[in-house]
Order: sequence, then structure tokens, then C-alpha cells
Amino acid sequence: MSILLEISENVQKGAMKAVKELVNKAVADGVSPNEILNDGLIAGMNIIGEKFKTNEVYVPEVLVAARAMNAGVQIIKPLLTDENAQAKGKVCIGTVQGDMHDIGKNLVKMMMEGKGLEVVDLGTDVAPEAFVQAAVENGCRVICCSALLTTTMDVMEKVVEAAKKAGVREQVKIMVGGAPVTEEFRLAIGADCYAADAASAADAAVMLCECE
Ligand code: B1M
Repeated sequence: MSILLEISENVQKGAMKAVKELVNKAVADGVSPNEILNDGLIAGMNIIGEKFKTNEVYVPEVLVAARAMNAGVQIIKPLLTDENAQAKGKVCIGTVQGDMHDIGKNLVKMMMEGKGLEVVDLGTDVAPEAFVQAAVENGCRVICCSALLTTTMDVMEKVVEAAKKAGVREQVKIMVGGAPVTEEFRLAIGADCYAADAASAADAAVMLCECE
């Protein structure tokens, strides 16, 4: 069995100790951190996601899998971060109001930091006005909104409206993402950018910060 498959299987089992050992071994064997992240850690989490959908596993199993995945992410985090990167700009990020999912949001944050961006993390369950207030107070160029629920993704439109109401819509760019979000949705709500995964979100945020 390949080491990436082993990592995925141990994430699914929530076997944190084994995940740590396997990730350390994969790094020592020269497997790229991006492969470890995407084809090992996230792959395992995605399988748990499918099982959660079909009621083959329940909340506790999902949480131990997430904990095991995060333990692996912590090991590769320094390898995905360019310590010498110059500050390329400032963004704020959060999961929208009513939504507690933060695993994807944390990965996006990590990738953005890896690209040299300063990231203000607003956490989960963030109200539209709180995104805008944080962007203004911290001088953020981009507001990054994550949503994992079809019932919370509409809050993203309220973030766009809140930015207009505060009179800062021209100064900040709004990026949206998360499993149910699409480019069509982004267009419909008038946000500036949609990214499908953490790496593209980081690239897009750098671009948005660079074009003043
Ligand atoms: Co929840 N959950 N959950 N859950 N959960 C989903 C999202 C669900 C699809 C499961 C299912 O039924 N198949 C479903 C949503 C259905 C829907 O809306 N249509 C669901 C549900 C229903 C719920 C509850 C309502 C369950 C309940 O209580 N009955 C409840 C809601 C709580 C709330 O938020 N108010 C709930 C609770 C939970 C847990 C607490 C158990 C846990 C969250 C733990 C945590 O985050 N700290 C959890 C989890 C883990 C999941 C699944 C299994 C996995 C999500 C995840 O972390 N994926 C998920 C099923 C699934 O997605 N297959 C599910 C891994 C992560 C790396 O991917 O977050 O997609 P993701 O992020 C990606 C991209 O989307 C993108 O980059 C990331 C990396 O590439 N991305 C962005 C994310 N944000 C971005 C922002 C960007 C750009 C890209 O720009 C700003």
C-alpha cells in the first residue's frame, strides 16, 4: 500500500498517532508536502465526508478524523510556508454566520500565509458586518468568506451588501469559496473572485492584493 493511501486510511480511522508517524515518514522519504496534503490528508477527510453523508459514520468519527488530519497538517505546515516571503498584502478570512466548519478555511489560511500574505482570522460564525469591520480596521485588501452549508452560503451576498452599505465596496475585494460555492454563485451575488481549493485561493488572493 502506498504511504499516501496509508495516511488517508488512518485519517479515516482518526488514528492521530499513526497519521503523525506516516506524515513524518513521507516527508523523510521525499514525498512532496502538496501530495501529502491533497492525496493523503484531504483525500481521507473527503472519504469520511461521503460516509457522513450516507450515515455510515457520525459526528464523533468526523471529529476524530478532522483531529488526525490537522495533526498531519501541522507537520507539513512549515514546508508549505515560505519563511522568506515578503509581505504581499493583508486579507481577512472567516466562515460565514451560522456555519461552524473551519477545516477548509484553516487550510486556505495556511496556504495564504505560505504565499506571504498577512491573514486576519475571524474564526467561524462571522456576521457580514464583522467581515467588513475587520477589513476596514485592519486595512485588508481582500475579505475571504468560506461556507460549507447550502443554508449559509447566502450570507456571502450579505457580506457584499454590507461592504456597499459601509461605503467600502470599491476598496475591498470579496473572495468566496467552500464546497457548495461555484463560479455561477459568485457571479450571481456580485463577489469578485471564487476559488475551488486552498492553493488557488492563495494564488488569487496574492493577485488581488497586487492589483491596487
Ligand atoms: Co458538516 N456538513 N455539518 N460537519 N461536514 C458537510 C459540509 C456536509 C456536506 C455533509 C454531508 O451531509 N454530506 C453537510 C452539508 C450539506 C449541505 O449543506 N447541503 C453537513 C452538515 C449537514 C452538517 C450539520 C448540519 C450536521 C448536523 O448537525 N446535522 C452540522 C452543521 C454545523 C454548523 O456549521 N452549523 C455539521 C457539523 C459538522 C462537524 C462539526 C461534525 C464537522 C466540522 C468540524 C470543523 O470544521 N471544525 C463537519 C464536517 C467535518 C463535515 C464534512 C464531513 C467535511 C468538511 C471538511 O472539513 N472537508 C462535510 C462533508 C464533505 O465536505 N464531504 C460536511 C475537508 C476540507 C479540507 O474541505 O471544507 O470543502 P472543504 O475546503 C476546501 C474547499 O472547499 C476550499 O478549500 C478547501 C481545501 O481545498 N475552500 C475554499 C474552503 N473554503 C474556502 C474559501 C475560499 C476558497 C476556497 O475563499 C475564501
